[in-house]
Amino acid sequence: MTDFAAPLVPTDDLTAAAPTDLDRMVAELRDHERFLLTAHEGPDGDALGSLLGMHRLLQKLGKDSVMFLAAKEFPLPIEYRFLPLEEVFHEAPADMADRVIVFLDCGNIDRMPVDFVTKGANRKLNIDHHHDNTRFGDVDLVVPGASCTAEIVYDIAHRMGVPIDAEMAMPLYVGLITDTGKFMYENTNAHTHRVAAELIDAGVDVDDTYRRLYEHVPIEKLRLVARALDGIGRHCDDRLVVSYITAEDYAATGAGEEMTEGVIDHLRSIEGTKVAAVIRDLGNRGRAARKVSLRSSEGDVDVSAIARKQGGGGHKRAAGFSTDDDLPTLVAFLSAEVTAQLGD
Ligand SMILES: [Mn+2]
Repeated sequence: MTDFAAPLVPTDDLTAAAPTDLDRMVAELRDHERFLLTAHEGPDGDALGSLLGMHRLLQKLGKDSVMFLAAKEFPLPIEYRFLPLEEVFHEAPADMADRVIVFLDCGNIDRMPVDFVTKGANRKLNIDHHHDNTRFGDVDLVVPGASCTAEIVYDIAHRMGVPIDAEMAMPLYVGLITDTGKFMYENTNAHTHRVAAELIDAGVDVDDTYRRLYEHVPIEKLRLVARALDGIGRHCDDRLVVSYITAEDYAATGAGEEMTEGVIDHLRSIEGTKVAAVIRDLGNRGRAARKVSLRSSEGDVDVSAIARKQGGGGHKRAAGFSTDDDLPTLVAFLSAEVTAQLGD
């Protein structure tokens, strides 16, 4: 077992989270009794995993914890439907005024655009690993060196001396594998693997979790991937690869918009690619006409800087934004940004 007094992040990342941030967060969790936990809209494996993991942690501390996600998020993408989220609230609990809000995996407060959560007078705790986190909380624990928010939740549990059981380990493990691309992205480090090892010791069924996440793929999703790959455009001397998935593509394949996840990994794997972009029509589900997902494949382009110019954000190698711009406008914008960062 890890020494609880050991640094909670790898030694070279100590500057990213001064121990006082962690101590203050631990004190907040100890000193309050009622919490409402939430994560970013369009929740991914880390958002859901850290939400569930923190919920379980607070329950084990004897706290009153409720989880909140907007009703529009359901049904979740197929790969996440096995997660035990039956207790999630879709509206404010009656005693909302008494609750401390814990934001998980939210780089900024607009990532959770629900008024009762963001606009109330409630105390706000912000636990996240996005390097561009706006530190919107009353107390912030932002650890850019952590592979995922679930890893930070694990570190909090260890600091608080709460033993991790299988019920808590599984969702945290989901956060770990999804945010690290199955331990392949550059955010993966030795600490990530140590956390994974301890979660497996605590009862995670590795093979079962992997199959639930990655091997229940509906045929409609593969048909959508096929169309997306067929429509690839390469720009900027092939350094920028773009695929545009239209409302018609979803209709023709029977795929839901939530089945788009993963397409971008095919684009970024193409030799010579520096930036991969998947543009997709949002239909009625989004606040804008389209969503643009960006990946930097070799790390020499900071895609979060590109996303921020459009009101979005993310990580240096994985970011996104929403827009009403059309395809030609977006290709021109992305080409200019890639050229600006890499030169001609
Ligand atoms: Mn994350």
